Amino acid sequence: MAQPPVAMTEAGRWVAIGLGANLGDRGRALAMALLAMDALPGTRLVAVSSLYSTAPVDSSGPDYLNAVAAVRTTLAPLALLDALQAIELAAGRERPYRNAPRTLDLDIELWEDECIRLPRLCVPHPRMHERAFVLVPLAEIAPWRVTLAQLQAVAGQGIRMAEGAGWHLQLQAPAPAA
Ligand code: A4P
Ligand code: MG
Repeated sequence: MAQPPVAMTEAGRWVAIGLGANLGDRGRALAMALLAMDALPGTRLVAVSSLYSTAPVDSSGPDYLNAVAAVRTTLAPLALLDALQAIELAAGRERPYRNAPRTLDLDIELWEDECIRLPRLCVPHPRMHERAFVLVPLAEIAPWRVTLAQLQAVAGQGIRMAEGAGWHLQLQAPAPAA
């Protein structure tokens, strides 16, 4: 497996977060979530993948927009999970049933090389290696964490790049005054 860049040795923990939405203004919800994550205490956004349009996996409803971001954070894992769930709630997230369509989903995919097994938090995310909507964007921002064999295993899943690098910057810009 390739090695991470030298910047990986900076202070704070490197954490990969999967973003997804298939209801509402999906792109804007993901872009605003990136701003909210960057504003968390002790946390800064260090990488954002392209934006992908993906067919629902193990679920139904409209297509998703997905991306993966990396943050550096000094928060503890459960504190970061709480903060991500608060961002989901602020975006109107409801949980009527398992894998229901959602306005915003923020999953912790990787916490450096650590394995976390807590009742509320399992990292690496237990299904990330089954999913192109995680592996393809993750391979863009952290290629040392994804193998060719893993990408080949999910090659049949419907995924296409919707917007390239910088997509979130356009969507975060304030709407022009009327
Ligand atoms: N939890 C445990 N580990 C984690 C983690 N690593 N990150 C717990 C985040 N949460 C974690 O999550 C349910 C509970 O999982 C949380 O309360 C937390 O304590 P949730 O966000 O309420 O529900 P969820 O996201 O539906 O659950 P889960 O199990 O993460 O769903 P999956 O397996 O990720 O599937 N298809 C496409 N194309 N794109 C998608 O984004 N997403 C799903 C969700 C299904 N199909 C999809 C997509
Ligand atoms: Mg989730």
